[in-house]
Amino acid sequence: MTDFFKDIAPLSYDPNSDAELAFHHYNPDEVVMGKRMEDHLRFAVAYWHSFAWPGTDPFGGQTFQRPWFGDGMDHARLKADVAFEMFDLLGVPFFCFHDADVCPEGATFAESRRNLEEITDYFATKMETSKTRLLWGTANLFSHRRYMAGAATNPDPDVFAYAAATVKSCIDATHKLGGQNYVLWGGREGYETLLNTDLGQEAEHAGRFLQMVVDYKHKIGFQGTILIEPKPQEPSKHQYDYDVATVYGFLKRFGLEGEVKVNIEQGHAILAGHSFEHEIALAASLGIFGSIDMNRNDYQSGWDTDQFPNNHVEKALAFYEILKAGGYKTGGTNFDAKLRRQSLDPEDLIAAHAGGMDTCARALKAAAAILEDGTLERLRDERYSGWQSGEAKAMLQSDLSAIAQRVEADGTSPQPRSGRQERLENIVNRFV
Ligand code: XUL
Ligand code: CO
Repeated sequence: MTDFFKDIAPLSYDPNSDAELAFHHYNPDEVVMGKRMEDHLRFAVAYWHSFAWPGTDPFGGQTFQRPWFGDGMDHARLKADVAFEMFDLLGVPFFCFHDADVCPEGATFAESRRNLEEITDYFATKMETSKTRLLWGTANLFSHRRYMAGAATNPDPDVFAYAAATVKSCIDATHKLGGQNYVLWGGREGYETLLNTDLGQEAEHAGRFLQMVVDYKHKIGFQGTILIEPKPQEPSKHQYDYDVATVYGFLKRFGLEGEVKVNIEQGHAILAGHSFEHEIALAASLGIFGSIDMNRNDYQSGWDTDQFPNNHVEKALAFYEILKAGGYKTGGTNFDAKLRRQSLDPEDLIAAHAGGMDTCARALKAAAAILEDGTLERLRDERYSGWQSGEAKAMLQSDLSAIAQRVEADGTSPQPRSGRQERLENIVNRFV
Protein backbone atom coordinates (compact mmCIF):
# COMPACT_ATOMS: atom_id res chain seq x y z
CA MET A 1 0.00 0.00 0.00
CA THR A 2 1.22 3.51 -0.79
CA ASP A 3 0.06 6.39 1.37
CA PHE A 4 -1.05 8.59 -1.54
CA PHE A 5 -4.79 8.26 -0.94
CA LYS A 6 -4.27 8.14 2.83
CA ASP A 7 -7.54 7.29 4.56
CA ILE A 8 -9.91 7.61 1.59
CA ALA A 9 -12.25 4.63 1.76
CA PRO A 10 -13.60 2.69 -1.24
CA LEU A 11 -16.58 4.54 -2.69
CA SER A 12 -20.03 3.07 -2.38
CA TYR A 13 -23.48 3.88 -3.72
CA ASP A 14 -25.12 6.08 -1.13
CA PRO A 15 -27.79 8.18 -2.85
CA ASN A 16 -29.04 9.89 0.29
CA SER A 17 -25.74 10.83 1.84
CA ASP A 18 -24.11 14.21 1.45
CA ALA A 19 -20.67 12.58 1.42
CA GLU A 20 -18.48 14.03 -1.29
CA LEU A 21 -16.70 10.79 -2.08
CA ALA A 22 -19.67 8.53 -2.73
CA PHE A 23 -21.79 7.58 -5.72
CA HIS A 24 -25.18 9.24 -5.78
CA HIS A 25 -26.36 7.77 -9.09
CA TYR A 26 -23.91 5.02 -10.08
CA ASN A 27 -25.07 1.78 -8.55
CA PRO A 28 -23.08 -1.00 -10.26
CA ASP A 29 -25.59 -3.73 -9.41
CA GLU A 30 -28.74 -1.85 -10.38
CA VAL A 31 -30.39 -3.47 -13.37
CA VAL A 32 -31.20 -1.16 -16.28
CA MET A 33 -32.94 -2.66 -19.32
CA GLY A 34 -32.05 -6.15 -18.19
CA LYS A 35 -28.35 -5.53 -17.53
CA ARG A 36 -26.30 -4.40 -14.52
CA MET A 37 -25.24 -0.77 -14.70
CA GLU A 38 -21.58 -1.73 -14.38
CA ASP A 39 -21.91 -4.02 -17.40
CA HIS A 40 -23.64 -1.30 -19.43
CA LEU A 41 -21.20 1.49 -18.66
CA ARG A 42 -17.91 -0.42 -18.52
CA PHE A 43 -15.98 2.52 -17.07
CA ALA A 44 -12.26 2.90 -17.62
CA VAL A 45 -9.64 5.19 -16.06
CA ALA A 46 -7.17 6.79 -18.51
CA TYR A 47 -3.65 6.33 -17.16
CA TRP A 48 -2.20 9.29 -19.05
CA HIS A 49 -4.38 12.04 -17.63
CA SER A 50 -4.63 10.74 -14.09
CA PHE A 51 -1.08 9.57 -13.49
CA ALA A 52 1.25 10.95 -16.17
CA TRP A 53 0.04 14.48 -16.94
CA PRO A 54 1.94 17.06 -14.83
CA GLY A 55 -0.61 19.87 -14.97
CA THR A 56 1.03 21.92 -17.73
CA ASP A 57 -0.76 24.26 -20.13
CA PRO A 58 0.57 26.35 -23.05
CA PHE A 59 1.44 29.16 -20.63
CA GLY A 60 2.52 27.36 -17.50
CA GLY A 61 4.55 24.42 -16.29
CA GLN A 62 3.95 21.58 -13.91
CA THR A 63 1.48 22.12 -11.10
CA PHE A 64 1.19 18.53 -9.83
CA GLN A 65 3.94 17.13 -7.65
CA ARG A 66 3.39 13.40 -7.53
CA PRO A 67 5.82 11.11 -5.73
CA TRP A 68 6.00 8.88 -8.83
CA PHE A 69 7.16 11.63 -11.21
CA GLY A 70 10.64 10.65 -12.38
CA ASP A 71 12.47 8.64 -15.00
CA GLY A 72 13.22 5.35 -13.27
CA MET A 73 11.44 2.01 -13.34
CA ASP A 74 10.97 2.38 -9.57
CA HIS A 75 8.89 5.49 -10.30
CA ALA A 76 6.92 3.51 -12.87
CA ARG A 77 6.17 0.80 -10.29
CA LEU A 78 5.08 3.35 -7.68
CA LYS A 79 2.82 4.94 -10.28
CA ALA A 80 1.28 1.53 -10.99
CA ASP A 81 0.77 0.91 -7.26
CA VAL A 82 -1.13 4.20 -6.89
CA ALA A 83 -3.07 3.62 -10.11
CA PHE A 84 -4.33 0.20 -8.98
CA GLU A 85 -5.19 1.64 -5.56
CA MET A 86 -7.35 4.22 -7.32
CA PHE A 87 -8.99 1.59 -9.52
CA ASP A 88 -9.92 -0.29 -6.34
CA LEU A 89 -11.24 2.80 -4.53
CA LEU A 90 -13.48 3.61 -7.50
CA GLY A 91 -14.37 0.00 -8.27
CA VAL A 92 -13.78 0.65 -11.98
CA PRO A 93 -13.82 -2.45 -14.15
CA PHE A 94 -11.22 -1.15 -16.67
CA PHE A 95 -8.22 1.05 -17.37
CA CYS A 96 -6.43 2.19 -20.56
CA PHE A 97 -2.82 3.20 -21.20
CA HIS A 98 -0.20 4.32 -23.73
CA ASP A 99 3.32 2.88 -23.52
CA ALA A 100 4.67 6.35 -22.70
CA ASP A 101 2.30 6.72 -19.71
CA VAL A 102 3.46 3.66 -17.86
CA CYS A 103 7.26 3.48 -18.17
CA PRO A 104 10.24 5.56 -19.25
CA GLU A 105 11.51 5.51 -22.81
CA GLY A 106 14.88 3.72 -23.04
CA ALA A 107 18.06 4.86 -24.78
CA THR A 108 17.32 2.41 -27.61
CA PHE A 109 14.21 0.81 -29.05
CA ALA A 110 15.13 -2.50 -27.42
CA GLU A 111 15.44 -0.88 -24.00
CA SER A 112 12.04 0.80 -24.43
CA ARG A 113 10.52 -2.56 -25.33
CA ARG A 114 12.06 -4.20 -22.27
CA ASN A 115 10.76 -1.41 -20.01
CA LEU A 116 7.26 -1.92 -21.38
CA GLU A 117 7.47 -5.68 -20.92
CA GLU A 118 8.69 -5.25 -17.36
CA ILE A 119 6.00 -2.81 -16.28
CA THR A 120 3.20 -4.71 -17.99
CA ASP A 121 4.40 -7.89 -16.24
CA TYR A 122 4.04 -5.86 -13.05
CA PHE A 123 0.48 -4.90 -14.12
CA ALA A 124 -0.26 -8.58 -14.71
CA THR A 125 0.73 -9.40 -11.13
CA LYS A 126 -1.42 -6.58 -9.80
CA MET A 127 -4.36 -7.76 -11.92
CA GLU A 128 -4.26 -11.12 -10.15
CA THR A 129 -5.69 -9.44 -7.04
CA SER A 130 -7.60 -6.58 -8.67
CA LYS A 131 -10.94 -6.78 -10.43
CA THR A 132 -9.83 -4.10 -12.93
CA ARG A 133 -9.16 -5.36 -16.47
CA LEU A 134 -7.60 -3.68 -19.49
CA LEU A 135 -10.10 -1.99 -21.83
CA TRP A 136 -7.42 -0.98 -24.31
CA GLY A 137 -3.76 -0.34 -24.85
CA THR A 138 -2.23 2.04 -27.34
CA ALA A 139 1.10 3.48 -28.50
CA ASN A 140 2.03 7.11 -28.03
CA LEU A 141 3.13 7.98 -31.57
CA PHE A 142 2.78 11.73 -31.13
CA SER A 143 4.79 13.14 -28.18
CA HIS A 144 8.39 12.34 -29.14
CA ARG A 145 10.03 14.71 -31.64
CA ARG A 146 10.75 11.80 -34.02
CA TYR A 147 7.00 11.84 -34.73
CA MET A 148 6.65 15.56 -35.38
CA ALA A 149 5.92 14.92 -39.08
CA GLY A 150 3.77 11.86 -38.45
CA ALA A 151 4.24 8.20 -37.57
CA ALA A 152 2.79 5.91 -40.29
CA THR A 153 2.49 8.96 -42.56
CA ASN A 154 6.01 10.32 -41.93
CA PRO A 155 8.02 11.08 -45.09
CA ASP A 156 10.94 9.22 -43.48
CA PRO A 157 10.62 5.40 -43.81
CA ASP A 158 12.71 4.94 -40.64
CA VAL A 159 9.98 6.67 -38.65
CA PHE A 160 7.37 4.39 -40.24
CA ALA A 161 9.53 1.45 -39.13
CA TYR A 162 9.97 2.77 -35.58
CA ALA A 163 6.23 3.35 -35.30
CA ALA A 164 5.44 -0.14 -36.64
CA ALA A 165 7.87 -1.75 -34.18
CA THR A 166 6.38 0.29 -31.33
CA VAL A 167 2.82 -0.68 -32.22
CA LYS A 168 3.90 -4.33 -32.29
CA SER A 169 5.26 -4.01 -28.73
CA CYS A 170 2.07 -2.31 -27.57
CA ILE A 171 -0.22 -4.90 -29.18
CA ASP A 172 1.91 -7.63 -27.57
CA ALA A 173 1.53 -5.95 -24.16
CA THR A 174 -2.21 -5.45 -24.67
CA HIS A 175 -2.60 -9.10 -25.71
CA LYS A 176 -0.61 -10.33 -22.73
CA LEU A 177 -2.87 -8.38 -20.34
CA GLY A 178 -6.07 -9.66 -21.97
CA GLY A 179 -6.99 -6.22 -23.36
CA GLN A 180 -10.41 -6.04 -24.96
CA ASN A 181 -9.41 -3.53 -27.64
CA TYR A 182 -6.37 -1.87 -29.18
CA VAL A 183 -6.64 1.83 -30.11
CA LEU A 184 -4.87 3.89 -32.76
CA TRP A 185 -5.21 7.63 -32.46
CA GLY A 186 -3.29 9.36 -35.26
CA GLY A 187 -2.24 12.45 -33.34
CA ARG A 188 0.38 13.42 -35.91
CA GLU A 189 -1.11 11.59 -38.90
CA GLY A 190 -1.95 14.71 -40.85
CA TYR A 191 -0.14 17.83 -41.89
CA GLU A 192 0.72 21.40 -41.03
CA THR A 193 1.04 22.64 -44.62
CA LEU A 194 0.21 21.14 -48.00
CA LEU A 195 3.30 22.88 -49.36
CA ASN A 196 5.48 20.06 -48.01
CA THR A 197 2.92 17.24 -48.02
CA ASP A 198 1.98 14.49 -50.49
CA LEU A 199 -1.35 13.55 -48.97
CA GLY A 200 -1.98 10.78 -51.52
CA GLN A 201 1.22 8.96 -50.62
CA GLU A 202 0.67 9.50 -46.90
CA ALA A 203 -2.80 7.93 -47.11
CA GLU A 204 -1.36 4.88 -48.89
CA HIS A 205 1.17 4.43 -46.09
CA ALA A 206 -1.47 4.87 -43.38
CA GLY A 207 -3.66 2.25 -45.07
CA ARG A 208 -0.81 -0.24 -45.40
CA PHE A 209 0.18 0.37 -41.78
CA LEU A 210 -3.33 -0.42 -40.59
CA GLN A 211 -3.47 -3.57 -42.73
CA MET A 212 -0.25 -4.72 -41.04
CA VAL A 213 -1.78 -4.04 -37.61
CA VAL A 214 -4.81 -6.16 -38.49
CA ASP A 215 -2.64 -8.94 -39.95
CA TYR A 216 -0.53 -8.98 -36.78
CA LYS A 217 -3.60 -9.14 -34.56
CA HIS A 218 -4.72 -12.28 -36.39
CA LYS A 219 -1.23 -13.76 -36.44
CA ILE A 220 -0.91 -13.69 -32.65
CA GLY A 221 -4.58 -14.56 -32.01
CA PHE A 222 -5.45 -11.27 -30.32
CA GLN A 223 -9.24 -11.37 -29.89
CA GLY A 224 -9.72 -7.69 -29.08
CA THR A 225 -11.14 -5.08 -31.43
CA ILE A 226 -8.86 -2.70 -33.33
CA LEU A 227 -10.22 0.83 -32.94
CA ILE A 228 -9.38 4.08 -34.70
CA GLU A 229 -10.05 7.27 -32.76
CA PRO A 230 -11.10 10.10 -35.08
CA LYS A 231 -10.10 13.71 -34.44
CA PRO A 232 -10.15 16.57 -36.96
CA GLN A 233 -7.20 18.66 -35.77
CA GLU A 234 -5.02 19.44 -32.73
CA PRO A 235 -2.17 18.75 -32.59
CA SER A 236 -1.96 18.61 -36.41
CA LYS A 237 -3.64 21.41 -38.34
CA HIS A 238 -5.43 18.76 -40.38
CA GLN A 239 -5.67 15.16 -39.25
CA TYR A 240 -6.51 12.40 -41.71
CA ASP A 241 -8.89 10.58 -39.32
CA TYR A 242 -11.12 13.65 -39.29
CA ASP A 243 -14.39 12.11 -38.11
CA VAL A 244 -16.39 8.88 -38.26
CA ALA A 245 -17.46 9.38 -41.88
CA THR A 246 -13.87 10.03 -43.00
CA VAL A 247 -12.58 6.99 -41.10
CA TYR A 248 -15.25 4.81 -42.69
CA GLY A 249 -14.20 5.98 -46.17
CA PHE A 250 -10.58 5.20 -45.29
CA LEU A 251 -11.47 1.72 -44.00
CA LYS A 252 -13.47 0.97 -47.17
CA ARG A 253 -10.60 2.14 -49.34
CA PHE A 254 -8.23 -0.32 -47.70
CA GLY A 255 -10.72 -3.18 -47.28
CA LEU A 256 -10.76 -2.92 -43.48
CA GLU A 257 -14.36 -1.97 -42.73
CA GLY A 258 -15.06 -5.44 -41.36
CA GLU A 259 -11.92 -5.43 -39.20
CA VAL A 260 -11.67 -2.03 -37.54
CA LYS A 261 -14.17 0.01 -35.54
CA VAL A 262 -14.08 3.50 -33.99
CA ASN A 263 -13.39 4.89 -30.57
CA ILE A 264 -15.46 8.09 -30.49
CA GLU A 265 -14.44 10.93 -28.20
CA GLN A 266 -16.95 13.58 -27.20
CA GLY A 267 -14.52 16.49 -27.51
CA HIS A 268 -13.25 15.32 -30.89
CA ALA A 269 -16.80 15.07 -32.24
CA ILE A 270 -17.43 18.69 -31.24
CA LEU A 271 -14.11 19.82 -32.79
CA ALA A 272 -15.23 18.19 -36.04
CA GLY A 273 -18.44 20.23 -36.00
CA HIS A 274 -20.67 17.33 -35.00
CA SER A 275 -22.57 16.35 -31.91
CA PHE A 276 -21.33 13.36 -29.92
CA GLU A 277 -24.59 11.52 -30.56
CA HIS A 278 -24.28 12.14 -34.30
CA GLU A 279 -20.92 10.40 -34.39
CA ILE A 280 -22.22 7.45 -32.35
CA ALA A 281 -25.38 7.09 -34.44
CA LEU A 282 -23.40 7.27 -37.69
CA ALA A 283 -20.85 4.69 -36.52
CA ALA A 284 -23.66 2.38 -35.39
CA SER A 285 -25.45 2.73 -38.72
CA LEU A 286 -22.20 1.81 -40.53
CA GLY A 287 -21.53 -1.16 -38.23
CA ILE A 288 -18.29 0.33 -36.84
CA PHE A 289 -19.30 1.59 -33.39
CA GLY A 290 -16.74 0.36 -30.88
CA SER A 291 -16.01 2.43 -27.79
CA ILE A 292 -16.22 5.88 -26.21
CA ASP A 293 -13.73 8.39 -24.86
CA MET A 294 -15.86 10.35 -22.44
CA ASN A 295 -15.07 13.98 -21.69
CA ARG A 296 -16.24 17.48 -22.54
CA ASN A 297 -14.67 20.50 -24.20
CA ASP A 298 -14.76 24.04 -22.97
CA TYR A 299 -17.65 25.47 -24.97
CA GLN A 300 -16.39 29.02 -24.51
CA SER A 301 -12.87 28.57 -25.87
CA GLY A 302 -13.77 25.63 -28.11
CA TRP A 303 -10.59 23.80 -27.13
CA ASP A 304 -10.25 20.09 -26.53
CA THR A 305 -9.88 20.62 -22.79
CA ASP A 306 -10.59 17.00 -21.83
CA GLN A 307 -12.75 17.86 -18.82
CA PHE A 308 -14.69 15.31 -16.84
CA PRO A 309 -18.32 15.14 -17.99
CA ASN A 310 -20.80 16.90 -15.74
CA ASN A 311 -23.83 17.40 -17.95
CA HIS A 312 -26.05 14.36 -17.82
CA VAL A 313 -28.66 15.85 -20.16
CA GLU A 314 -26.09 16.13 -22.92
CA LYS A 315 -24.73 12.62 -22.28
CA ALA A 316 -28.23 11.10 -22.16
CA LEU A 317 -28.51 11.61 -25.93
CA ALA A 318 -25.20 9.79 -26.39
CA PHE A 319 -26.24 6.83 -24.21
CA TYR A 320 -29.61 6.77 -25.98
CA GLU A 321 -27.73 6.09 -29.24
CA ILE A 322 -25.45 3.54 -27.56
CA LEU A 323 -28.42 1.65 -26.12
CA LYS A 324 -30.24 1.79 -29.46
CA ALA A 325 -27.13 0.28 -31.04
CA GLY A 326 -27.34 -2.63 -28.57
CA GLY A 327 -24.74 -1.30 -26.11
CA TYR A 328 -21.02 -1.91 -26.02
CA LYS A 329 -19.57 -5.22 -27.18
CA THR A 330 -15.85 -4.99 -26.40
CA GLY A 331 -15.99 -1.20 -25.87
CA GLY A 332 -16.55 0.90 -22.79
CA THR A 333 -16.67 4.41 -21.35
CA ASN A 334 -13.10 5.60 -20.96
CA PHE A 335 -12.60 8.84 -19.04
CA ASP A 336 -10.18 10.53 -21.41
CA ALA A 337 -10.45 13.46 -19.03
CA LYS A 338 -8.06 15.31 -16.81
CA LEU A 339 -8.26 17.39 -13.69
CA ARG A 340 -8.01 21.15 -13.91
CA ARG A 341 -4.42 22.12 -13.12
CA GLN A 342 -5.37 23.70 -9.79
CA SER A 343 -6.99 20.46 -8.58
CA LEU A 344 -3.93 19.29 -6.70
CA ASP A 345 -5.30 16.95 -4.06
CA PRO A 346 -5.70 13.16 -4.22
CA GLU A 347 -9.36 13.76 -3.30
CA ASP A 348 -9.77 15.79 -6.50
CA LEU A 349 -8.72 12.77 -8.57
CA ILE A 350 -11.27 10.55 -6.86
CA ALA A 351 -14.06 13.15 -6.91
CA ALA A 352 -13.51 13.86 -10.62
CA HIS A 353 -14.01 10.21 -11.53
CA ALA A 354 -16.91 9.74 -9.13
CA GLY A 355 -18.64 12.78 -10.63
CA GLY A 356 -18.04 11.53 -14.16
CA MET A 357 -19.39 8.09 -13.26
CA ASP A 358 -22.48 9.61 -11.64
CA THR A 359 -23.08 11.85 -14.65
CA CYS A 360 -22.93 8.84 -16.98
CA ALA A 361 -25.15 6.76 -14.69
CA ARG A 362 -27.83 9.49 -14.71
CA ALA A 363 -27.49 9.74 -18.47
CA LEU A 364 -27.81 5.97 -18.89
CA LYS A 365 -30.93 5.82 -16.71
CA ALA A 366 -32.52 8.70 -18.63
CA ALA A 367 -31.69 7.08 -21.96
CA ALA A 368 -33.17 3.77 -20.81
CA ALA A 369 -36.33 5.54 -19.61
CA ILE A 370 -36.76 7.20 -23.02
CA LEU A 371 -36.41 3.84 -24.76
CA GLU A 372 -38.67 2.02 -22.33
CA ASP A 373 -41.34 4.69 -22.74
CA GLY A 374 -41.14 4.09 -26.49
CA THR A 375 -42.93 7.26 -27.65
CA LEU A 376 -39.90 8.59 -29.49
CA GLU A 377 -39.37 5.27 -31.24
CA ARG A 378 -43.04 5.06 -32.20
CA LEU A 379 -43.09 8.60 -33.59
CA ARG A 380 -39.90 8.01 -35.57
CA ASP A 381 -41.26 4.76 -37.00
CA GLU A 382 -44.46 6.57 -37.91
CA ARG A 383 -42.47 9.19 -39.79
CA TYR A 384 -41.05 6.50 -42.07
CA SER A 385 -44.17 4.33 -42.19
CA GLY A 386 -44.86 5.18 -45.85
CA TRP A 387 -41.87 2.99 -46.72
CA GLN A 388 -43.69 -0.07 -45.38
CA SER A 389 -45.93 -0.24 -48.46
CA GLY A 390 -45.08 -2.73 -51.21
CA GLU A 391 -45.22 0.06 -53.78
CA ALA A 392 -42.62 2.16 -51.94
CA LYS A 393 -40.29 -0.81 -51.49
CA ALA A 394 -40.65 -1.77 -55.16
CA MET A 395 -39.69 1.77 -56.17
CA LEU A 396 -36.19 1.22 -54.79
CA GLN A 397 -35.79 -1.68 -57.24
CA SER A 398 -37.06 0.31 -60.25
CA ASP A 399 -35.56 3.25 -62.14
CA LEU A 400 -36.08 6.95 -62.76
CA SER A 401 -38.23 6.48 -65.90
CA ALA A 402 -40.59 4.03 -64.21
CA ILE A 403 -40.88 6.29 -61.19
CA ALA A 404 -41.58 9.34 -63.39
CA GLN A 405 -44.28 7.42 -65.25
CA ARG A 406 -45.98 6.44 -62.01
CA VAL A 407 -45.80 9.98 -60.56
CA GLU A 408 -47.66 11.27 -63.60
CA ALA A 409 -50.11 8.40 -63.84
CA ASP A 410 -51.04 8.55 -60.13
CA GLY A 411 -51.00 12.33 -59.94
CA THR A 412 -48.58 11.98 -56.99
CA SER A 413 -48.56 15.20 -54.98
CA PRO A 414 -46.58 14.95 -51.70
CA GLN A 415 -48.07 16.76 -48.71
CA PRO A 416 -45.48 18.08 -46.20
CA ARG A 417 -45.90 16.86 -42.62
CA SER A 418 -44.57 18.34 -39.40
CA GLY A 419 -41.20 17.04 -38.16
CA ARG A 420 -42.53 17.74 -34.61
CA GLN A 421 -39.08 18.62 -33.27
CA GLU A 422 -40.22 20.63 -30.25
CA ARG A 423 -42.70 17.93 -29.27
CA LEU A 424 -39.95 15.33 -29.44
CA GLU A 425 -37.61 17.51 -27.40
CA ASN A 426 -40.34 17.85 -24.78
CA ILE A 427 -40.57 14.07 -24.59
CA VAL A 428 -36.80 13.81 -23.95
CA ASN A 429 -37.17 16.49 -21.27
CA ARG A 430 -39.60 14.31 -19.33
CA PHE A 431 -36.88 11.71 -18.72
CA VAL A 432 -33.59 13.56 -18.16
C1 XUL B 1 -6.05 12.91 -27.73
C2 XUL B 1 -6.69 11.64 -27.31
C3 XUL B 1 -5.77 10.51 -26.98
C4 XUL B 1 -6.30 9.18 -27.40
C5 XUL B 1 -5.36 8.04 -27.18
O1 XUL B 1 -6.94 13.94 -27.98
O2 XUL B 1 -7.88 11.57 -27.21
O3 XUL B 1 -5.54 10.53 -25.62
O4 XUL B 1 -7.47 8.87 -26.71
O5 XUL B 1 -4.13 8.22 -27.79
CO1 CO C 1 -9.17 10.06 -26.61
